[in-house]
Amino acid sequence: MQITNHMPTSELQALDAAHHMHPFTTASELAQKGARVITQAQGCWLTDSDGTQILDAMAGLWCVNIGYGREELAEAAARQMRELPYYNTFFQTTHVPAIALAQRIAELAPGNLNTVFFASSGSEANDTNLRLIRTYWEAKGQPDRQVIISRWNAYHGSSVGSGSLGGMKGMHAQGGMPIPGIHHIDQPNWWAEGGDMTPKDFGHARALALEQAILAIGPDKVAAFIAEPIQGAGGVIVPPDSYWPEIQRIVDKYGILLVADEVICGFGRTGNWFGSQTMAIRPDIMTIAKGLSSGYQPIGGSVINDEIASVIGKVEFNHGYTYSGHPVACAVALENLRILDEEGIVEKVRNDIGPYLQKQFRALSDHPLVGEAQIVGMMGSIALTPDKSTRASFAAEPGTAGYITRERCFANNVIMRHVYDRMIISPPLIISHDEVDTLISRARLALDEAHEELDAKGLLTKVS
Ligand code: PXG
Repeated sequence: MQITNHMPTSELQALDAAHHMHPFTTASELAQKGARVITQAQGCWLTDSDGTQILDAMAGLWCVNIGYGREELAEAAARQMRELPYYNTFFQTTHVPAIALAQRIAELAPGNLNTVFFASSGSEANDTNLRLIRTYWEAKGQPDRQVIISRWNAYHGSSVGSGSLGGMKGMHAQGGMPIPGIHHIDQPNWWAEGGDMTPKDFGHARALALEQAILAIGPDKVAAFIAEPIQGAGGVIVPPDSYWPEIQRIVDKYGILLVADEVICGFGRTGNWFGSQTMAIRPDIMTIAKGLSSGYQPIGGSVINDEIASVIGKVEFNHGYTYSGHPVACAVALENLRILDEEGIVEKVRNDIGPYLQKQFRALSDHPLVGEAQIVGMMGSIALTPDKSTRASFAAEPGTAGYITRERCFANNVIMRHVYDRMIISPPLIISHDEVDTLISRARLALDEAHEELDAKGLLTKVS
């Protein structure tokens, strides 16, 4: 049976429900509703199987930084497939795409982060980090340093290792996670957890939770702290300004490794090449994926500093993936980095389209349903609330208002994601001023409609 874009939507949906299991989805519910079938994309716009044009304010899944439809990347893939479609990087072999991409990443990465271990996703890269960190301390003669500290509501991937590093309780509840040796501390989410504290005091307190955890576990047992410079999947939570300087002081004081998970923040999203630069931190390891290839090919990696590379370099690191440094993925990523660089996309996020989007996005905070609108570079979130002054929750299951608002966004042909009752944007970095205006006006319309629906359902009552 040949399945094509020209088949009726209902037939495609039925086949999808019959044979395709989706991530993070209740299959029986989706089967009743039918999945939205995306057939094409160009720039910031998706087309579905009914021919509807949808503005993608999520850049796919936070990854299509240069936008859809760039011929140069298709050409780079085709060229590489003709020349060398695959070869591995095990057994003392290498190839030009892996060499060139590793060299380019080392050039772009801050400080002395000069060595890359490739993977095909952020999850795989964080699994690499787990083993790499523990192997590093062993090789350094400190085998007791095994514990990795992370944060609740962090997202570091979906494999057993990376899902354990992450702090998503719903994930931990399935499949025997977290694995031992991972300790979670509270997140710097002032809106939800700050109570009566000022953001500054709260940021400071949540950073001190790291020091308290290190002292409780024993400083000689802690190997590393891992965090996203700005939590993405957890709801685009921008930490108070007081948070990161204090975290940097603490990791320095106890000599533990700092791992910045740059899977979302990297490659221009925050107005610099890396979120670590925006947050002024000095990671020892960075996790990269997504924007590295703008999602055109699955590729990720761990970027490590000279000291770790030198220590690990003295032992055989028994780790690797068939597709570590896949030549086609590397060639496509290199072309993506060339475009980001030569078209000045990162500078534009910092100086032009970023500030424009920020201004329009923050203006949404005058909407009756919006408590705060936080945005750094081109990743932003709004907190939905029935009462801004008290930061109250809705009289409903957490996520109900977010889901209703997300559905209204869909109906107005703009894709925004919801995390519980926060609405998220992370558009392609090449979005135009006019498209930002469209995004904001559709978001406002969706908020109006959601407000009306919540009111009609009696859900605007508050719970402090
Ligand atoms: N680290 C971070 C910070 C991420 O955001 C990963 C690691 C894992 O990457 P892979 O390539 O293995 O998926 C991610 C992925 C969402 C959503 O719903 C976010 C991600 C993945 C899927 C869904 O926001 N981030």
